[in-house]
Amino acid sequence: MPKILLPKDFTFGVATSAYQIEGAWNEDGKGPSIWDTFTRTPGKVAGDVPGNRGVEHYQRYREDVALMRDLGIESYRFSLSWSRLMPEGAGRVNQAGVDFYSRLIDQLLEQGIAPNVTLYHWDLPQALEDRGGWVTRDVVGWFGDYAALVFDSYGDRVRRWATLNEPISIWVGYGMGAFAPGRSDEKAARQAMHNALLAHGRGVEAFRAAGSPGEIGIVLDIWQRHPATDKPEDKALAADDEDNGFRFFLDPLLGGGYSERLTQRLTAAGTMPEIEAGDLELIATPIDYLGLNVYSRVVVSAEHYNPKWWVADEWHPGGNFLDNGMEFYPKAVYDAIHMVKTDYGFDRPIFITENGVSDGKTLADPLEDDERIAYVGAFLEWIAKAIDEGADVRGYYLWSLLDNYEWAAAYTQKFGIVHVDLETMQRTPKKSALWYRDVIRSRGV
Ligand code: IFM
Repeated sequence: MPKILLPKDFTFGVATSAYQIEGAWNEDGKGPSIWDTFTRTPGKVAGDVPGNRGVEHYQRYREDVALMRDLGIESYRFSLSWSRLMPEGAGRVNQAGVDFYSRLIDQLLEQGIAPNVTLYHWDLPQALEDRGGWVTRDVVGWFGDYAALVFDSYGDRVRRWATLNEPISIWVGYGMGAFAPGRSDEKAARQAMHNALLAHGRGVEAFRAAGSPGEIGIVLDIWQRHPATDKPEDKALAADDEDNGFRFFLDPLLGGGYSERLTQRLTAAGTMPEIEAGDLELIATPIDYLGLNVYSRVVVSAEHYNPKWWVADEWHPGGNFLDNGMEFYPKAVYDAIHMVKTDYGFDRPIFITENGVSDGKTLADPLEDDERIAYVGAFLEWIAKAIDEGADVRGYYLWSLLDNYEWAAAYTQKFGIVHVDLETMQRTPKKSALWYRDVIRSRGV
């Protein structure tokens, strides 16, 4: 009997994304995405190993669905490759791509697994990048047309949708150059982030226009910043970092517009995006739920500032570090759930759309991932506490089903509850997968 129970109708799922698992980067009519280009450019990703093969999910999707069924997974969150569906990003449709996701969705439904589909998880078609990418407002129309195709193709079978996953990736890609497309232009990046919010609004409009049943939201990653000390400079840094990160999106989505604090700072820096009449209304088009990806918090110090906080430096603020270098701070999920209510009055359903951990650096046997079990268990306990206190959290998606391609880290970070042998692509459930199966069966930890 578990100590901590989740509600009977709580959904337990797993999550992945197209570029990270599919492979088949140029097969069956798929066009290249910005990540195909980026990872094939020398010097951009760990070991210069591109993600061409992903983990061959395109070929092995049936096996992967069967694996989920055997683990008792109730919902599968995955993303669509825009350039598999529309090789040039706009105009021409690739029927083989449409059919692939159709088969995947049918297979999931046959096995009793609810599909949860994200339209955009970082892999913009390269052809659209060549026409200005997220920086041009044209992207709003391109995304709207793509969304209409998707809802028309799968709206009869999919009941849970997200427009964008973690749009902060656009900052990392256009402002910092660390992700695709590898640009370092802060002004362009802010405009690109604004345009992404507009595209989200247009996607929600397309969903409502399609009239398909189901619910749509957006997925944001929440890394709350805690000042290392009470010093004003640490507190200011924490506030600025949150404004630059998740609040850049939450403020206009739920709070009526960009905050005064952010507006002043970006205007002074000459990087405030251009906002046209009607933009803020479009961005704030009501959503049905909010997806929160929560992994940890960030402790910030003006003295030891690390803007690439996701790459641990040798000065570690906070405490209680996992073997992979990230701070173990499971209360982050409870804090994030409360933050959207207290700071934004959000009272619609919440899903924890991602949470997980990469294997430790000293892990001897890749299947014996006890640290992952402790990590996920603790997060589930904090979610249960938030629910007990009245929060409307409907489900949890463990990142990730499979070891996969971790963006600029290539295959060096393994987040899967299922091990993948990169030579043979053989899948083997880790200890955490079997543990998660038991959590789902017993409805608790
Ligand atoms: O792998 C990523 C995913 O694509 C987006 N959220 C965080 C995960 C782990 O870094």
